[in-house]
Amino acid sequence: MREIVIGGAQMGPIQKADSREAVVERMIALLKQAKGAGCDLVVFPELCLTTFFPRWYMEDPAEVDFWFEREMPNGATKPLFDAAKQAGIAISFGYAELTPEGQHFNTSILTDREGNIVGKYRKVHLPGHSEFDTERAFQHLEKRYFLPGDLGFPVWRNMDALMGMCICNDRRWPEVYRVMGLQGVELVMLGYNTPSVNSQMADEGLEKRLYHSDLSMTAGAYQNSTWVVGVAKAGDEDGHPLMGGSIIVDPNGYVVARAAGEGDELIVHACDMDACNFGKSTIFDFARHRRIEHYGRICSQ
Ligand code: CDT
Repeated sequence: MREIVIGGAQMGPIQKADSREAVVERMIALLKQAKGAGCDLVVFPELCLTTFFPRWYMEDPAEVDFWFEREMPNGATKPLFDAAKQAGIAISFGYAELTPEGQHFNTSILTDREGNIVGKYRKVHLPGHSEFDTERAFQHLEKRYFLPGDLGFPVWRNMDALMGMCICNDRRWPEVYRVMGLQGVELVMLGYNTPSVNSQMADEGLEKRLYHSDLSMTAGAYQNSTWVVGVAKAGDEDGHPLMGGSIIVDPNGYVVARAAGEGDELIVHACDMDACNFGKSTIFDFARHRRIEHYGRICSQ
């Protein structure tokens, strides 16, 4: 048995006016709760230090760069790293990354239990658009503010398990899980900011959006025999509602923990990494059963 007690730290809304320091205080409060619950690892949402700023159209590069972090950890986030190290809890969280070369990415990182960054992922599937779209009820400008990730979908051995990350819209793409599955992934961590309403289809209900989120993660878990932890930033950000629905999914595709609300909320499950073994050695033993001679189209179009 290789048990990791995992906390999914859903976060409620972050308003435009909220400071990084105030958000980090909330993250540390969730971390303390996680310590009390016996967590070894805590997963926080996508872009969790700020409001979901890609909903705002900006032309001034300085205004855009305000939302980005030039280094990690930095002054605002160091207390979080310190608290995690003191608690002996590994963490994963998302933020907007501005590299020394001036590149902008939607990024998440993974630490070990000593607060060292052991993995970095940059979001590959950027949804939305790059110019102001008058046809939408609200904007989703990720293609304007971020470059597509350039690191692929690596996995890292951390805490005696193979761990990988993806971010939000990535969770809807089967290739993401499979590329990590082919590396033996046992835990996929992801955060998301998913609007509760569809900007291009006003009558699409929240129920359908939550269903598609569940469907994507449960299928990815089952078809690759891996744990999946999906964590929302939720609630009303300056009049723009984001859905909750954070879940922990086991390697059979069952949801074993689910957030009830749209605020700061910790979900916890003791995840046995050895639970991945059966599926990986039987129905999803890729080496024995895949027929790659028929898959070429996936990579050629
Ligand atoms: N943050 C993020 O990737 N959100 C998307 C919304 C897509 S609508 C343009 C998601 O897939 O949840």
